[in-house]
Amino acid sequence: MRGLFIVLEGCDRSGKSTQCHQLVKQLQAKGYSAQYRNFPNRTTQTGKMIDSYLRQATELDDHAVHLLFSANRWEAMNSIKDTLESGITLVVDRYAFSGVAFSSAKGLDLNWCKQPDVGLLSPDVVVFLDLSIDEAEKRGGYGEERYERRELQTKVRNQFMKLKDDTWKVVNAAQSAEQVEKGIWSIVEAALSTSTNQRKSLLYSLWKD
Ligand code: DGP
Repeated sequence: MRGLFIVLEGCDRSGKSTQCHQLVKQLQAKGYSAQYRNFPNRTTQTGKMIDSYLRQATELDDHAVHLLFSANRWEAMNSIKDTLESGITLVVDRYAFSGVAFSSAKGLDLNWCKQPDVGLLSPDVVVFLDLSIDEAEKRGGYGEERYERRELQTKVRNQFMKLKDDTWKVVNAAQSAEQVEKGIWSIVEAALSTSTNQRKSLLYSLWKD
């Protein structure tokens, strides 16, 4: 049986990376093969350009950087597909939803922002870690990177709310890390229990269905 494609989304400081790593550990402890992936992957050629942009070492047009983030996802698709088909579950830290939320928060048209990611592999589960901007700021404030500003983060959160559909599972990220972990696990456990024939085949159908 193929692995599950699980995406965790949320604003900066919502605890996504910590929870992704915890989830991978938990899956492995229960006997599942599981791996962590993250976007942007800053190690590839596109990722290096993105990293330099995020660290504010270089300037790029908003549209151009949006396409770079999308390319960073597209170039990972074959590897993601092969990994899932080999039976490994992937826990992915951000996906195209971040892409659209951040770029549209900067003022680009939301529909335009969706287009480069149309046809990416569709995740089985999208978990949104929901945290108010006030709570996010309490977590030690924002850092030095380009998007780490209250005003933009507020807009990003609003854009995420526009993208959210009935299939998303929302977890209150203001709870303790243990409670968040439990909330995520109950969602993942339900998805894991789908039998082989119920688990839909992998589809390059993001935003098409
Ligand atoms: P992270 O490595 O998860 O901290 O992400 C780096 C920053 O980049 C963070 O502020 C969120 C933003 N980001 C992530 N994915 C995308 C994307 O696809 N497009 C844009 N414009 N920003 C993104």
